[in-house]
Amino acid sequence: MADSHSLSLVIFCRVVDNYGDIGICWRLARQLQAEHDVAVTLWVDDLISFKRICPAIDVDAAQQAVAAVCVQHWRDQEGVFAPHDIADIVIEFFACDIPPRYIQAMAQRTPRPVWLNLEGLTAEEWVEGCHTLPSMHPQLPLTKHFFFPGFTAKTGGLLREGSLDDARRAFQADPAAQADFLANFGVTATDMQATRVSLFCYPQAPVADLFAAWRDGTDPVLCLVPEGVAVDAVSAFVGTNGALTVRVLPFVAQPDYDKLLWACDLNFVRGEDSFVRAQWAGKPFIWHIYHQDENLHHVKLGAFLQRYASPAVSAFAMAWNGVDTGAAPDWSALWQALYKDADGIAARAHAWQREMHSHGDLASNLLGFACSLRARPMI
Ligand code: TRH
Repeated sequence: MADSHSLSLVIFCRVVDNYGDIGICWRLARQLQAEHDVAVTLWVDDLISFKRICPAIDVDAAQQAVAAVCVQHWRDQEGVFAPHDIADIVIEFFACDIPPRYIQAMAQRTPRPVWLNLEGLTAEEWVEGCHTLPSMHPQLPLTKHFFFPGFTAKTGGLLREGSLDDARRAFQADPAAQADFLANFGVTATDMQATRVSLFCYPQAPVADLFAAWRDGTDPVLCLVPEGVAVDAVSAFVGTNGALTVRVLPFVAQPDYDKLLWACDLNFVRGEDSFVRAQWAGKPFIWHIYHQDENLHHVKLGAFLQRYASPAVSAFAMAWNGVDTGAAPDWSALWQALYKDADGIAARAHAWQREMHSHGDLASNLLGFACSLRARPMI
């Protein structure tokens, strides 16, 4: 592990939309503090979104300490910063423009900080060529490096807390703990007999068709949907209809969202962070990818499915994401495949976890890279 003791680090996070931006930055911030003893400050421009995944947040506080992380409300691009305000390591998430005066103070600091741009996750091969590349500031004596999460040894890896696997295994081995957890959301003992599915997706997903297929099927399905997701389909199907029971859950804190994924037999996830958490859950999952112009996301989806998924899961996921395959998402084909090859699918999930673990975790890799840059003379 890198010698990170007594380092200071700042993360700048702009919430573009939804919860993934703050979800990733908050996870990274907590892990760097808790596992590496780094003094972390998280600047974030949207405390209301933050509060949904972390109820301890006070939305009115300009500055607050939560889980030993200093959270700063990033209200505007103004602000006066002196060199002594600048952290040893500065991370800008997803190329958000950090305040110009902060950058000026970075240039005046001795030694100059390590400056990283943490990028979005993709399984495409090109990231290996871009991971850790430097980019010199056009005017100031500063160099920013790009840091890419990813699925191979030539990338920064994936966010994963050190204690996650043990916690997940213990929870999954304890049906009573799962029942107690889900009972908090109104899930009954009868509900627990059904195939349990969590559903987190974007509005474009063909949820009503899937609900209709579950309703008309012979196998009972319990679908747990976070509040605000697939609102139209949920309001038409909430309660029990045929073989389907739909229950709406409040948005829960991040650690409880993990438990939800661990307690389900199949998870529908989206974006970036829930997508990674579903991989750590070790259960089958269907990914709804974040939409990009010109269907760029279909390329990213294909790159991931090629690395990970079985043909049946791939076919369903492509149709779920609106890739023009000439077919609608075929629940019964997916169900047959999951049911018939449950052992094979579980073995694949565990082999994938082992492969991903062999690349280390993103927080440790990022810190290791930052420390290696600190050891070099700065340009
Ligand atoms: O919310 P997302 O769609 O987020 C994003 C953003 O849109 C972002 O701009 C884009 O870059 C990215 O997707 C690809 O999906 P994601 O990434 O899964 O983030 C959701 C976060 O919310 C994740 O940290 C898990 C958390 N969460 C909870 O804490 N509780 C819950 O009940 C749920 C449903 C999610």
